[in-house]
Amino acid sequence: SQSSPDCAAPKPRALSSTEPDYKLKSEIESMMEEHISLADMTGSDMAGAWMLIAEDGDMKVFKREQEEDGMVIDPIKAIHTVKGITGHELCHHFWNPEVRMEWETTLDSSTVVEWLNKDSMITYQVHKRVWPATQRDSLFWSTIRHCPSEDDEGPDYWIVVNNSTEHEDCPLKDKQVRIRFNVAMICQTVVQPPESGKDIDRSDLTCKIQYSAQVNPGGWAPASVIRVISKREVPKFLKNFTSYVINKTKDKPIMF
Ligand code: 18C
Repeated sequence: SQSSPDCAAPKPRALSSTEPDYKLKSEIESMMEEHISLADMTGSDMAGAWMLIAEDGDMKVFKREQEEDGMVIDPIKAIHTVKGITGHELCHHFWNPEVRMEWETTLDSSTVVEWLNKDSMITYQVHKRVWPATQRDSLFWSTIRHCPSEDDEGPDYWIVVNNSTEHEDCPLKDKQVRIRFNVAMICQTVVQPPESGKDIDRSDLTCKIQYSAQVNPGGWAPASVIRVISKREVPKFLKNFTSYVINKTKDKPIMF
């Protein structure tokens, strides 16, 4: 049906939202659609063009080396699998600005500037300074979306996209350096059917994760520093953040 977009299809149909118009709607919709059409939960598309830069259990982190005007803007893609949580729970905690500072260890502050609709907002963040570079800030919209399958058999996805934007309340001031990024977290839940008569519990849940990030440092920073940071911070983030969500939800009812 039109209202139930099939994100599992190789070329998904337009993810037209049933939401009435809201600020930035067409940009948000089209970027979300693009990320879903490129989703690869297995990492099989990464063979060849992508370099594996970190591996730990089920987690694999890849990059492609790319530069723009002498600045490193390597795209990063990572896949991971964790037990005990749903994709909805993982995406919800990644998106929810109220819990950002509980897990984001590389920020000095995070402030919501404007809500665009109930699932989307613009956030201003100040990143911890990395010596010897100038401190960075960032300004981005963030949105969360459920992509149900068309039938009970197909996989359903949850997705969060964070993408840099502008806002009249946060103009770029002199000497400020603003990071720009496009980040997507895409999750799929696999449920191991419990023995007949039993309810699904957390041990039946597996969450498949794909995280992608393209970050433009916004101003000069040594290439080696940028590459060391991304190689270290992406695996650290995925490990810490998934543990955080597992911990946070373990005694709570499952959010499917
Ligand atoms: O996706 C993540 N978090 C989201 C919510 O905050 C959001 C943020 C994305 C920001 C990505 C860029 C952050 C880089 C800032 C520098 C941090 C340095 C660490 C300092 C430690 C003291 O979507 C989780 C983000 C996980 C981390 C991804 C890192 C990718 C880094 C890529 C290169 C960064 C270049 C930074 C240049 C800084 C000056 C040397």
